[in-house]
Amino acid sequence: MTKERFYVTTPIYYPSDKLHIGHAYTTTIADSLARWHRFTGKEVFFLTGSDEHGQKIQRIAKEKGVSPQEYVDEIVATFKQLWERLNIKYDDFVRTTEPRHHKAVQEIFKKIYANGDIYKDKYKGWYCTPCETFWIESRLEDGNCPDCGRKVELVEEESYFFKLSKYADRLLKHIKENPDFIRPESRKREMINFIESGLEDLCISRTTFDWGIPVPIDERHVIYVWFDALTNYLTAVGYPDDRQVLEKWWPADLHLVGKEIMRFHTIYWPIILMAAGEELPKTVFGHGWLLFDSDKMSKSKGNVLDPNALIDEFGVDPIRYFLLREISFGQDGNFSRRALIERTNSDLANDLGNLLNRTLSMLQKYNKGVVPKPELGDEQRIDKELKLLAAKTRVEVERLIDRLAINEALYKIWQLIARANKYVDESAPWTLAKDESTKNRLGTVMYNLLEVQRIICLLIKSFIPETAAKIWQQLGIDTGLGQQTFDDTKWGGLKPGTATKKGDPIFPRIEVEDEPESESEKPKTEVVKEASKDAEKEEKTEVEGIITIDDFAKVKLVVAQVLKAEKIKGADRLLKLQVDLGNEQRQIVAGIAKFYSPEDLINKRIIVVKNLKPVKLRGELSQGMLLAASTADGSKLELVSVSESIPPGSQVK
Ligand code: ME8
Repeated sequence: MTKERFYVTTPIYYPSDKLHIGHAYTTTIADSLARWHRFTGKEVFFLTGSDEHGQKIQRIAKEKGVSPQEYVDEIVATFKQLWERLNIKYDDFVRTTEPRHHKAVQEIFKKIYANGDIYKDKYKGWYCTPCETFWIESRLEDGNCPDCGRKVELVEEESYFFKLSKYADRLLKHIKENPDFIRPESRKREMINFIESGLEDLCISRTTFDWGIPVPIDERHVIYVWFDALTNYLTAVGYPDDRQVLEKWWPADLHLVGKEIMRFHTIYWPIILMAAGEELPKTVFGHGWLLFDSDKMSKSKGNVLDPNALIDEFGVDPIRYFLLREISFGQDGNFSRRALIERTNSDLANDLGNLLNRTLSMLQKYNKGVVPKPELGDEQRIDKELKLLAAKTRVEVERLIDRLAINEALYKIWQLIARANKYVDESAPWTLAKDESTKNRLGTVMYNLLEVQRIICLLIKSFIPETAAKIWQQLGIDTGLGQQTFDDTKWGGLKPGTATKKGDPIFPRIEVEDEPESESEKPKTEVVKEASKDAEKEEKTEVEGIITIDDFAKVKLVVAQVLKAEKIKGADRLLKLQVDLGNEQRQIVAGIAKFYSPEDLINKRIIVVKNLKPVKLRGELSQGMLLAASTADGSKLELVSVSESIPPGSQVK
């Protein structure tokens, strides 16, 4: 039986500079998806690479006094080093300067030329070199590039043109008939608008510089860098000569790209493929941007974070976990050191790390570190709940990953981790250990705790592989983690008698002193020694009514977007809201019905207390509290809100 296949790509990045955390974001997602699909039994091809031609690269190399090839060789080596450090396991890395790629690009050019869809003419228009994009005058904004806002240059030269306009209707039809072709939905609308506003034929060659692939029929021209770059997705799967490999992998299942290059991937690329008689990729997903101080991180703005420095400081998995968990896939999200530290401490050190540590410590004490045999027929309510949740989680995670909702999938796994931690408290193994008559029950409890962590380890291994390997090692399971498949996430795989190997805590907590308000100050994290912390405590004098910054930091305030609002029957004062917190949805019940009607609230961005203990109000669960200001007599009330520029999930501090 042939295995199901999954071909996933990242953009090929420009070596105009070193990579930043934004590039790491796309690549970590692609890597996690590739790992997950391998785990679920598919044959996977994961491609990344570098986009090495173009006017910008040629200019930079000249400024540095080296040849373009020397320049790109040096930078591309740093790309590969970074991917190695981030545990990115790609199957191929395509460089556009490789002979195999030159051949693919020239062949596709020749094919389209032979079909009559490429013709020679004079180009007069505007060029944005940082974006390597042509613009007609009417698309410019205040005379600048509508994508990046920077200056454009007037270009006048003889060029080859590609008949984009001819294919506009066919492309629109394809988009409408294939609902998954462009995702998410919001970007699909933008792309349809762009096509409907009229496509100009695309200029696809340049004569004013030579760092590119020559036009095969006219060597005075080099092929336009985007035409060159997009073809990489075919180069790596055998185009043009190896039809067998090509048929095995093409069309790609998923092109993962940042939202700013959706136009190239969902308009130019499919039309190139149509003209060349090849199939179109199944899905192009345009994810949001990683923002820094609420601005897009980009090399030209100089506000980029170096992933190498972050890995040095925090380790690989906190970075991978943060990128995958914190940002709602598809939307923009903020990268903040404070949030990274909080996530690491709460989710990785406290929830996941502590669970393993406390379980293995107890096992050491009560059963010499050996996995006990569970008592059959001794099942209690909490055991059933734990098993049921484990079974539900594996199915939900699979469903969520298929929808590319990685952050939600991780949220589900962490709910299972939370359930397991609660199970420890509910079952109280330390009490069971005191009495000989509850020894069998103790065995069952310990088995369940270890087994759920075996399953958790398998569920997280595609996302934070280094951590999964450490957990697997401490659980002492002798079959390799790499051989495990999704099927092994069913309950009961752990063999009684296994000797666990308790080690150091997998995530020590990060203690920080005075993390500054502005992220751009970029401090170094300091590990505060226990002794100095104690001394600090003694020094503190409490003033009545005054709280410290630590007290305030306990209240987690975040921006939430109201998705739905409705009245509650029999409760005149209350409204029931469904809100989006960026990476999860919650229900909040609030006493604001006198001041707001439900329809006034839709899409409003409000502030909510995220870590308030849930309560039931009039039988409805309320998972948080919203902030509002009211007059002393209670006659007026207004919700505290922010504008649309602040995405849901942003912290208020
Ligand atoms: O566009 N947030 O290369 P590039 C999230 N060579 N993702 C980000 C990001 C941010 N702040 N900054 C960059 C190119 N990225 C072309 C691609 S493909 C045929 C040619 C990621 O080096 C995101 O995936 O400018 C974005 O699309 C890509 O890096 C741009 O990388």
